[in-house]
Formats: sequence, C-alpha cells, structure tokens
Amino acid sequence: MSTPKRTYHLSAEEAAEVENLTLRIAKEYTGPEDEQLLRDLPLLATELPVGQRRFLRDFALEDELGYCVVRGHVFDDARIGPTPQHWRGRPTPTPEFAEEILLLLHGSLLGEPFGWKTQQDARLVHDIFPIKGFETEQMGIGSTDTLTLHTEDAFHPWRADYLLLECLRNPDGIATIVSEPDLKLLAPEHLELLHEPNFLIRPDDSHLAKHNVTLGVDAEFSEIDEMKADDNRVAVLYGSRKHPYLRLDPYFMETPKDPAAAAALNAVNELLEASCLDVALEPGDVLIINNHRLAHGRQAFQARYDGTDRWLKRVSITTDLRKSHERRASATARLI
Ligand SMILES: O=C(O)CCC(=O)C(=O)O
Ligand SMILES: [Fe+2]
Repeated sequence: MSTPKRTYHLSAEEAAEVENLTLRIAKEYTGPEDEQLLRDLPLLATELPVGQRRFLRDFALEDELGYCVVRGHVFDDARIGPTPQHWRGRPTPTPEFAEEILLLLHGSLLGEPFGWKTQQDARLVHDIFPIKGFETEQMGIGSTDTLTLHTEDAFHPWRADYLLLECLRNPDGIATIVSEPDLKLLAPEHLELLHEPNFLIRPDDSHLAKHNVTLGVDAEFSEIDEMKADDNRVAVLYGSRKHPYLRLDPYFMETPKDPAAAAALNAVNELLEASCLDVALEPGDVLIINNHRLAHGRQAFQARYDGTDRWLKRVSITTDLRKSHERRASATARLI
C-alpha cells in the first residue's frame, strides 16, 4: 500500500474550474441550508476535479491519517467583504455562499453534513472568527487563550466523523494545532484502562444556552444540562486495539477518582501534548479532520476587530445520518 498523502495541491486550472463551479452553484440555490442543495451535493460534487475526489476518497477509506489538506482554492477576497463582527444577523445567502458550497462539496465526498440545535443558533455551516468580549473562551470565537486540544464534540455519541475547516482569511498565520499521537507508545496497562469506560467528558461551552438563541430548543438545552451533571463514563480509546480511535477533551474532563485511570488519562494527555504540530491555514485551504484520530486546537492570538481578522468556515460531517434519526425532525433534517 502506498503512503497516505497529506496534501492535495490544486493546479491553477483545477482551482479555476472549482471556483467557476461554486459560483455557478451559488446562483442556483438559496443558502447553505437549502434542502435541495443538501440533496444535490453528492451529484454536484462529481464536477470537482477527479484528482481531488480521489484524494479525499483515499483519505477516508484508508482511515490512517488524522488530517489532510486540500490547498489552492481561489476566491475573490473583495466579494466576501470584511470579517464579520458576529455570526448572528448575517444575510442569507451570505456574500461567501460560494465558499460555503465549497466546504459542503468536500463534506459530501465524505458523508452528510449535520449541525446541532444547541450550537451557533442551529446553523449548519459555522463561522470561526474572534468575537469581542469572548477573548478567553474555550470556543472557536475565543482568541487570547490557546484553544486546548480536543476531539470535536467529544462528549456526544453522535459527534462528527469528520470536521472540515476552510480558511477564508488568516493574515497573521495563526495556527490550528493538530495532534495525531502514536498510541502504541503508551504503556499496556494505560492502554487497557483507556479502552474501558472510566472517563467523564462534559459538553463544551459552545452548547450552552447562554451562547445561543434558545427559542423552541428547550429540550435539547435541558439534555445538555443533564449531560453536564450525569455520570455517563466513556472510554477514551475505542475500535481496533491495533490502531485505536481516540475521543477526549481534557479541558472538559474530570480526573477519575481511581488513581490508575487518572494516571492513564494523564499519560495520553502528555502524549497528545508531545505530538502537537502547528498547521497555519492559508486562504483557500480546506483542512479535513478525521475526528476519530486527531485532537485539534488553536494557538492564542490577538484579535484585530477591524474586518481583517482570521476567518474560517466549519462544518461537521457524519458517515451515518441514520444513527441520529430519532432526534432529527425528519429523515432529511440536518439538526440534532
Ligand atoms: O480555529 C481553529 O483553527 C480551530 C477551532 C476549532 O477547534 C473548531 O472550530 O472546532
Ligand atoms: Fe474544534
């Protein structure tokens, strides 16, 4: 088997082709939550360059790497306008609808996009930029504190299989932190304990009612509150013993009372920290995170708040929409 590839760099011709494609699609649909767009995504994605599609398919099927990058997309920076002050109150569609489509097209090669009723007012495609007053928060909208390593929505059984981040702007080269630990380096007794349900992972703050418009979503926020208080212990490692998957969010985890389990958690956290790399996304990059293998975070930075701030788009992808059917409004609804 060949070595898995980390980066796909679009040629100038491919980049122009993809830009034309997304601009065309943006004229045909009303916004990223257009039901018909979501139905059509896999059909539209067949118009992406074959090399790009093959690269993503290899990444998904080989299930070896924690992340990969598709680099070299182009778009008109003037069209998308200044980095907004807040994700609330934006027009539909936004001036960057074509870029949201680009992210969704990538996602549709990996699975189905979904969102949370309890996050960013239930929007499907999220904005990640610094927001005034939230500098020290452990959320995408924070800035001055390092966003500590985490699995996306680690607390939730229906968390994403893939998390996609697309860079629109990053003038200071602020890095996303990635950590893909070689779990074989852990001691056998630690591995054993990490594979058992010894660990409590609490919901992160982005799911709190205070950060969302809560109208009609009371039941979901109550459930998040329950998850903040219950005693539902889970394993940090799962799947194949040879090449386990990983699920954790140390900032929102409790230290287990059992000293042996606490030592095991400490060992995996130290390994994660020792395995960190910086990936500074450039405009036109799409970072694809395998949320079963990679822990990610973000370096601390000083926000500018002048319309030129770092700006990413984010979407969660599931390979199995069916598993959350009971909690979605219909088979085709995207919100959990
Ligand atoms: O800003 C980043 O690079 C990553 C933020 C993050 O963890 C997320 O959006 O899930
Ligand atoms: Fe994250």
